[in-house]
Amino acid sequence: MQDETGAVETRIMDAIAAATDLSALEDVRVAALGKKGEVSALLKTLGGMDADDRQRLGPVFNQLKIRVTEAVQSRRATLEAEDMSRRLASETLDMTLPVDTDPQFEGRIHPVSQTMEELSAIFASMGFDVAEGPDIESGFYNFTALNIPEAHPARQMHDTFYLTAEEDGEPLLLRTHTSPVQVRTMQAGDPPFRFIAPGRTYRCDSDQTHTPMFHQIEGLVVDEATHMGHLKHTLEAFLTAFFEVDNVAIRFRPSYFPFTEPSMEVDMRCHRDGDKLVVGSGDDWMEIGGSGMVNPHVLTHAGIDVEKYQGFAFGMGIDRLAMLKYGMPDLRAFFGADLRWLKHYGFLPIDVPGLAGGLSNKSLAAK
Ligand code: 2U9
Repeated sequence: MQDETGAVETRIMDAIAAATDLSALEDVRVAALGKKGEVSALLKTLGGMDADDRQRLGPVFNQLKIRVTEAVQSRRATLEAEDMSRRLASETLDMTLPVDTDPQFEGRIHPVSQTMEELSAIFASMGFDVAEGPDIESGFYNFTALNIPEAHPARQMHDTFYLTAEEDGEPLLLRTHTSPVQVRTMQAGDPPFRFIAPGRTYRCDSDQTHTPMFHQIEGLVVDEATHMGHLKHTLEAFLTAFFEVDNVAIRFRPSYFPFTEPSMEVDMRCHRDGDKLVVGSGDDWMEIGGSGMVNPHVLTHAGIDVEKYQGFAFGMGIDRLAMLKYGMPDLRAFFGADLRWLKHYGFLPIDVPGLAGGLSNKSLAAK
């Protein structure tokens, strides 16, 4: 019986050594150690033996089982290592190769950011600085300094978000326009002034054409002989450059703002070609913002000598400018954080707006 066992062992060990892949090795293991395997069958015969034979052959069969199990494990380790070497040799990855998709064509600049960059480039070319200020303001800078006293109806008109935090016993608020930036900038320096104040503004208002957070650009020029002719030329030059047309005609309509006197709405000549808005020609007018000569009360609040200086100011909605220029119909989509929308309307990061390279780099934007 021991000779027979030796022959079984030799055959199984040869089969293990001859297995050239893991699946062939598994077949050999099942044929030897599986439920119906040869070694298992030998172990089962122990039950029918007398006590002496069982005592003699039990250890022989169990040792056989242990050696076969170890041989299978060792062969499996060898085959797995060979398999890994083969894969390492064939599946090479060259980390120095350029990636498939160029990352500079993946991300997008939001149209509002792009528009803000365009506005800054245009006004910088006209000698304007860019001023910034805090989003959280006091009632003084947002209203009082702008000739909007307490109980003035304009305070209600602005649908202000008030905070629970206070300063000098008055609630702080989210600025309803960027005008406080002008007051702060004038207080911090000396005239003449020529700057724009673009940024986020907040009003408690939400429908198809209003979002609680929106973007404004305001401009201010204060000098000794600043007049409405300068204002009109500045707006015409800005709109011509922004809409990338040969010229733009504007008209003023009388209006009222507490911070300017006189105050005017600004309309721009345009017409529609199907769905498309054509700026600069045609029989239609479109409102594009507001403007006026700075109210002397406002200059006084900012510490300016009104006997010597006067100024003009204007304001426009940046989101609306972006919608008109880039044909985006729905304002709420601007703030929906939908990547498909951003992929469609967004700009490539290399399209840095500049007057020399073509403001909105239309050829690249089409990519
Ligand atoms: C100072 C003095 C004057 C800023 C101005 C407007 C006219 C205006 C808004 C209308 C709705 C922009 O499109 S909108 O969001 N603004 O019409 N803004 S004059 O006048 C100032 C600002 C600051 C110290």
